[in-house]
Amino acid sequence: MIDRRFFVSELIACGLSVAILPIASGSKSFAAAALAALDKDNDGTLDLAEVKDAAASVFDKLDKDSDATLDRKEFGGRAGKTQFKQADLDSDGTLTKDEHLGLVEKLFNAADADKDGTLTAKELHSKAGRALLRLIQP
Ligand SMILES: [Ca+2]
Ligand SMILES: [Ca+2]
Ligand SMILES: [Ca+2]
Repeated sequence: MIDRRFFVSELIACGLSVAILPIASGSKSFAAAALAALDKDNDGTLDLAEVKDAAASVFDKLDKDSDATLDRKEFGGRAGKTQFKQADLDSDGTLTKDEHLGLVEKLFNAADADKDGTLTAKELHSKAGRALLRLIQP
């Protein structure tokens, strides 16, 4: 848990939380800031493990009633209604962590334009990349 707390404070230190607004306007510096904050192995790109790690901790944070699922209210505006429905594989109106990570993986693959298994700042700045960042922002 200490590691997680450090992770969150690290994100805040990198200005990710104050950079939520620019995401809507598609600021390039947001993609760069998110990349810097989440790039654990400092190779200048995000791989699926780094993205899923961030997504899993965001899932836990959003699950306010700790029932291991996210309902629409807990999920908030992170994804559109259609996207939420698509991710909700058993159509019970909530997302389990597996369903959430499935959506994250789908967006990761959509954003990975050159299919090299990693996302660069440029790929993160694409439409799919920004949708992915919206999903995993703290
Ligand atoms: Ca990396
Ligand atoms: Ca819940
Ligand atoms: Ca790539």
